[in-house]
Amino acid sequence: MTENNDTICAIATAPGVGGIAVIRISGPKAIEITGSIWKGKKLAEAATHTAHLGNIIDRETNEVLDQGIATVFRAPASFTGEDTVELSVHGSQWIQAQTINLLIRNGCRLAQAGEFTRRAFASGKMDLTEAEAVADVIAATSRASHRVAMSQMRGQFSQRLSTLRTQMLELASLLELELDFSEEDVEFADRKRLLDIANDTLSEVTRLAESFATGDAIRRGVPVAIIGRPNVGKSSILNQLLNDSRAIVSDIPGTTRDTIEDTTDIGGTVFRFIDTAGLRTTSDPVENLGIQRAWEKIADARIILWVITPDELSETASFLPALTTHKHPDAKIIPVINKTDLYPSHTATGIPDITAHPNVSSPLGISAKTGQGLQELRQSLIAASGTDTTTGDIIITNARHYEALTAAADSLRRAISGLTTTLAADLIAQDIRETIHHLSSITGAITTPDILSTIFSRFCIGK
Ligand SMILES: Nc1nc2c(ncn2[C@@H]2O[C@H](COP(=O)(O)OP(=O)(O)OP(=O)(O)O)[C@@H](O)[C@H]2O)c(=O)[nH]1
Ligand SMILES: [Mg+2]
Repeated sequence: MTENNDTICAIATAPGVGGIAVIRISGPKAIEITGSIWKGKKLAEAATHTAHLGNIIDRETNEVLDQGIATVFRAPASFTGEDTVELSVHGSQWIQAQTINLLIRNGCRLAQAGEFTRRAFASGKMDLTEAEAVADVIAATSRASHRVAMSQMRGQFSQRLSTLRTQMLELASLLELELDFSEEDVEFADRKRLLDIANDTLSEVTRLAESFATGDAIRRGVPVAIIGRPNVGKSSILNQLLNDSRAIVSDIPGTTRDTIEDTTDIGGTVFRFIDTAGLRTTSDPVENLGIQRAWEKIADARIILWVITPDELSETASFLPALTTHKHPDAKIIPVINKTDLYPSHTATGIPDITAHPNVSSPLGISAKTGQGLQELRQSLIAASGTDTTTGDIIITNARHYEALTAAADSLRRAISGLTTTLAADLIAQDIRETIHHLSSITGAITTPDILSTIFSRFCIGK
């Protein structure tokens, strides 16, 4: 916890010139210090959540710097939980800088990055996950990343964690009871019930941990590798999807050597497209490096656009085994048959043995030249992205949460295997305590929960 005896200030709006800039002041002397550079209604007498028109003045020179609005929030009813003033001034950089100077001269300290939110956490306004989500909300660049961050900021993840933690505390208290009375003739909670609770919790913890793959894709862009033989039109498809002449296109096979990456928003999800060197056997060492890199990108991608031309359909089935062994097991393959404009009689069906494979969708005929089929391709990408944020399922996006959940799942698995064997209750209790510790570390709650008091609150000892 930080020492919050000092009062901090910072410009809260984006750097640069704007119509209006907001300067935030928070801490025990926020109202007093702002009052000392303010001419208008006495801020010391202002009620909480009220806004006042006035002038910012330098009392040493009596010069009026600007006319602005001061909004007063009194502790604890503010974002930080402390007394806070938000000064709206005209957005000139001179005014912003001078206002900050005046505040510092009168006793404020310049806030560190994230310090307002850190204070909100310290004063119990929010837990760690909610505080972290504030940053994610600000950083969100797509509907999907915004939605996930908002859900976390509004405490949905915290609530779920708190439920899981309560289940674990119940488990721990049942086990402790077994320990405390092991010398006496008392009826133990049967281990079947303990196992049920543990398994329920484990499946939820595992689901949350697994959602990180999706959450990370949402935050950084769903990686899509565009792959195939040379000259099939991979770079042309990249350019179409980006609406930009990002990659060089030519009729010389082997044009793309290095990988080319760029992101774009499709239907509220950010995709990160990776154009790669055409896959073929070649003696050119530079091209070979590019091909090696293409295989690496295949391994990292969540979606693989496998570009084929109608004249090479018969060869495709033989390539599939190599592709499926290199890709991530969950990655989806969309076979894209390009240059259909050159083969008007062609139909996208007719590739044998492809869709029988798991995670391979049915082939899509397109023309990167005419744009035909591009809209369907975008729809397929959205469907394959697995980033549906409308289901209300909690999706985690934070690596710290992922690590803690994974650690919680590990210790819980140990507890479960202990419960299924005849392991002593105190050893199992240790694994449960570890699980609770990892879950609590996510929200930043006190990590040494008082298990005994939980026992007494749930069971009457005299009964
Ligand atoms: N007719 C037609 N030509 C296309 C289509 N898509 C691409 N081309 C042409 O095919 C040639 C190769 O296109 P690229 O996009 O460079 O192909 P690539 O797969 O990136 O090739 P490499 O980088 O060499 O592996 C170019 O001349 C394109 O103009 C299409 O849908 N129809
Ligand atoms: Mg290319």
